[in-house]
Amino acid sequence: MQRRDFLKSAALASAAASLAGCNGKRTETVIPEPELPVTQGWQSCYVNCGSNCPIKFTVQDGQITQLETDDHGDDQYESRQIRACPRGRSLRQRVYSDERILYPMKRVGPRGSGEFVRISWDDALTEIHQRLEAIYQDSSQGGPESVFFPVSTGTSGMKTSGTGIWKRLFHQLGGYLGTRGSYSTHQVDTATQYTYGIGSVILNGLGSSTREIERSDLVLCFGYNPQETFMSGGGVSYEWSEALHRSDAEVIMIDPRYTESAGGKEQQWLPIRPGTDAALVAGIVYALWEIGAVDDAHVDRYAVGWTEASLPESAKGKNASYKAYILGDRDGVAKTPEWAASMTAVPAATIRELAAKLHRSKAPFIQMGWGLQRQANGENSARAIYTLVAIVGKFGLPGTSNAVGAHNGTHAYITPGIPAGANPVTKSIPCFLWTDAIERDLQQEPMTALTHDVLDSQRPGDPTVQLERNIRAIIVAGSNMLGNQHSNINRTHRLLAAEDSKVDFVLVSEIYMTPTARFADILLPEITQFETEDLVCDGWHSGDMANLLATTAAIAPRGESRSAYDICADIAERFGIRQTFTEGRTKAEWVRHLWQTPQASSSLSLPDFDEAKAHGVYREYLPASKPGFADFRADPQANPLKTPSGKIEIYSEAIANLTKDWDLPEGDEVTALPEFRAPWEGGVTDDPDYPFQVAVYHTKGRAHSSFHSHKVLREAIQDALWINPEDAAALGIQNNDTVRVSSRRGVIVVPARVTPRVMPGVAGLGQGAWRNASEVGQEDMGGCINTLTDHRPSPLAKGCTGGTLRVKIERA
Ligand SMILES: Nc1nc2c(c(=O)[nH]1)N[C@H]1C(S)=C(S)[C@@H](COP(=O)(O)OP(=O)(O)OC[C@H]3O[C@@H](n4cnc5c(=O)[nH]c(N)nc54)[C@H](O)[C@@H]3O)O[C@H]1N2
Ligand SMILES: Nc1nc2c(c(=O)[nH]1)N[C@H]1C(S)=C(S)[C@@H](COP(=O)(O)OP(=O)(O)OC[C@H]3O[C@@H](n4cnc5c(=O)[nH]c(N)nc54)[C@H](O)[C@@H]3O)O[C@H]1N2
Ligand code: SF4
Ligand SMILES: [Mo]
Repeated sequence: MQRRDFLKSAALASAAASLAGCNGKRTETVIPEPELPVTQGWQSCYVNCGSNCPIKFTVQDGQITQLETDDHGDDQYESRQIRACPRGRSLRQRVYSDERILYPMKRVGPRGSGEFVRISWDDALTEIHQRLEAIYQDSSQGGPESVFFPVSTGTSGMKTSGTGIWKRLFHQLGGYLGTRGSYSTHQVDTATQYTYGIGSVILNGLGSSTREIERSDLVLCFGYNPQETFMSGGGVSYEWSEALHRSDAEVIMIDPRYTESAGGKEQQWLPIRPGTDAALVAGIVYALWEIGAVDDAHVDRYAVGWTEASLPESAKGKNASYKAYILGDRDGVAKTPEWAASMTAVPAATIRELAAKLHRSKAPFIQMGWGLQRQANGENSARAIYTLVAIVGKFGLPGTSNAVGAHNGTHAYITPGIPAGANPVTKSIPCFLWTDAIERDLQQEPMTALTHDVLDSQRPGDPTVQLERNIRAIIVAGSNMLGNQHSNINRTHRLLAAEDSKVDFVLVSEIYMTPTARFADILLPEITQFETEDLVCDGWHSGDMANLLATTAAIAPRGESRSAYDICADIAERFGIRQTFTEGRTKAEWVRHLWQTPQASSSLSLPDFDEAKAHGVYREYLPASKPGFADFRADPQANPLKTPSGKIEIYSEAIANLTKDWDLPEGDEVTALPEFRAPWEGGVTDDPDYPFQVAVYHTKGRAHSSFHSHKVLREAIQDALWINPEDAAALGIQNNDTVRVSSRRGVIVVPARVTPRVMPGVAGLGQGAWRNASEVGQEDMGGCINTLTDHRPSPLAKGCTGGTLRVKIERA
């Protein structure tokens, strides 16, 4: 088939699919064929993958015909080009997707049915104004606290577009219920706060650059997969593969799946049952102790709670040290490698070998990803890995990493955006708990500080803080949470679609007809980045390469789509605050204005704006000068950590105190030490009805649900359920068979990929596939992981547990 024919038929096939699924409003679009370049300019791939790669576009006759990427300079290691991955290079499929929403729409069918009619912008704005005003003015049950923004990561990197603009408007309208934490890292952030003293793993200045691997002799990774999760050509995946190439280090990957980051470069793949890393760490520490490899005095110098001597007064005399836990002094269970093997499925002999290697290693580079903490016991898994760092004791030396990750804040160009301003509402909930604020009748049964960690920033630490107002309006801009990304989507569907739903108004501003867009009462069409200008700097995971770019609009907005800025300015006008919102500037004027604003920590002197637009990418290589914890190691008194003790806190008195009064649901436990607790639906408890655990991962075919509508990517990276050949044989499943995967929450139907790249007893499934089910409980033919997951939060952070689930697998 010719390329032109292929693209046409792909577009036709997808148009047919979307007509069946949606409302039939869109027209079929054929992606234009590349021809001779006419105009070129610079754009960026804005998405929450951690990078923002430069994209060079070519336009002919008002159509984008070709996309390329960074082509500046000599492309040596320290001046490397930041090359977009296949997702960024396929962005024409975003602009010209037949899933694009091109007109404002109003719901006509039941909420979630996806039945809409086209309306005018004027009618849409009038209705939005009326609905919001009614809720804001209702002093008995409404008001700002009843307005909600779900976590929205789809516009990461945009400075004058996207979610931040919507938040600016809503801050000025009176605010909304706040959220804390993220779906990405809530448990590990919490672990980092209590163990290392800083409550974020991103850009926190604590970790080592990936480049330290060049000086390491042992790379030990717990669920770390940069080749897939940090794919930018200039960022961490590049640094990872270069560093492995330049280093002689032995590489050991601990992951239920054999990942791309292993990909033939590792010496050892240790498959582990999901949710059992804290047990593995305990077994390794026992084995270290067994061979006399733990220097108690050294560990106690830097850490609290390894031995009795370093425990805080409040914990003394109770066998509360980690050593006592390991030796079984309190619970009578020694955490021997044999015990750990029975929990993790990593053989005891392998655990002993691993301990011996850590002991011999001069510079162990210990690293963790975040899949292992997006689970029911994620806080303790992450805390346990930090504990291993402390007990091995070699942190801070050249070639080491303290497991925080390559997010150490060397990024220089933190370009400001249009200021979002502050939220006048001071109450907040952990971000994962929003559906509870719909389901419960909060006037009767409030969410409280002690049950749901509700906080009021004006009353810090006050245990009587509570949330008494249900969520009544949901504003979605840059998020697919309602229909896809939040756990237990069938439940959310039920809560939003019920005739008597407590939610009166759902406003969705989107580019595509996503599963979330289908839940809108009013649906607004936003432009893509190719239809506007903006500023770009490096993302939250771009490695040691900083960059800066001013982008240009490539084409005029498609259909009646508009920028978030222009939409919000018009809504502001209806509320009589246009001038406050715009400060008298158009979007383009803001871009120019922000360019003049001094860059946070840049050493680059900014060129003239118009010159910059023509030039394209500015880059600067800014490596970390030291490994993480180098100063702390050299002099822990002079350079203490920000924990209460100034040391690494294996035992956390703060956790012990904080949770003393908490009202935890049955089965939840919060421990002052990073003790192993099997997750509910864990690997250790057998469940004959749902025999498989699932290793959930972020696939290279998407960033979450973003890019799902790019048909080339769906073809290239099939959304299939990975299943081990042993398990497949037992179930009579062949490669590519269609399988029905069910949990206690729902059923998905997907193809099976029979592969030894996933361990027996565990299935592998990428997250982010678009749910395809128009009714609650219907089989989801799209294969969305959150049809299967549970909405129950983790015990301490109250974070997303989207990686804790058991399923049954059958041939469909
Ligand atoms: N291609 C791509 N890149 C992305 C994203 C994307 O969607 N696609 N999303 C971006 C965002 S927002 C985030 S937050 C990050 C996410 O980054 P991560 O959370 O680190 O990514 P995951 O793929 O969820 O998990 C990493 C690995 O952990 C393994 N794993 C799962 N459970 C366990 C366990 O219990 N123990 C161990 N040892 N391993 C386990 C998985 O098999 C996987 O290989 O990635 C970012 N980058
Ligand atoms: N079970 C399970 N669930 C998970 C995860 C998991 O590992 N397992 N991962 C979690 C993680 S780490 C994250 S970060 C979240 C991510 O979840 P989300 O934050 O919902 O991210 P996306 O799915 O990428 O959805 C972003 C949306 O923004 C839209 N968008 C893009 N550009 C624009 C724009 O300019 N304007 C507007 N208005 N919209 C735009 C896109 O079309 C897309 O629909 O998912 C979480 N959910
Ligand atoms: S690495 Fe991320 S930012 Fe870069 S092109 Fe790929 S998806 Fe886009
Ligand atoms: Mo994330």
